[in-house]
Amino acid sequence: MKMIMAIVQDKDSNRLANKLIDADIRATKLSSTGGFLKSGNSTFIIGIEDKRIEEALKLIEETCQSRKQYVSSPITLDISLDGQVPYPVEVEVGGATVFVLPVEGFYHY
Ligand code: 2BA
Repeated sequence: MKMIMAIVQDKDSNRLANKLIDADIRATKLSSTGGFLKSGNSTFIIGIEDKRIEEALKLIEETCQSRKQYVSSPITLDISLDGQVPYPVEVEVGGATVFVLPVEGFYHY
């Protein structure tokens, strides 16, 4: 058994949750916050048998799109200007950031 942790954009999270249900893949969805953009995203915890990992990863890949987002980054324009002004910087946020972890034990009481 493995644990898949998939960090996805909020825009894709409901679709992914529904697809996991349709595929009979059990998951827990957590509200999370990206450390860089400091905006909401969703983290899925999926405990899954080894033989179904590829299926789950394919489903995540197909459902989650990468998108461009803008983050206001303070930059100094000119040495003569005292202070900083926010400047929008484009970042490509991935469709999904996925970790596959070993599971030492699984108990369901
Ligand atoms: P955030 O940390 O909010 O990052 C959003 C996007 O900002 C990233 O997309 C990346 O394109 C960019 N970014 C992040 N850190 C950066 C930096 N130091 N300099 C420049 N650009 C930076 P993704 O790489 O697709 O990541 C999407 C979300 O997945 C992240 O949201 C974070 O919540 C999570 N994540 C990504 N890598 C991770 C890791 N190694 N460990 C834990 N969580 C991770």
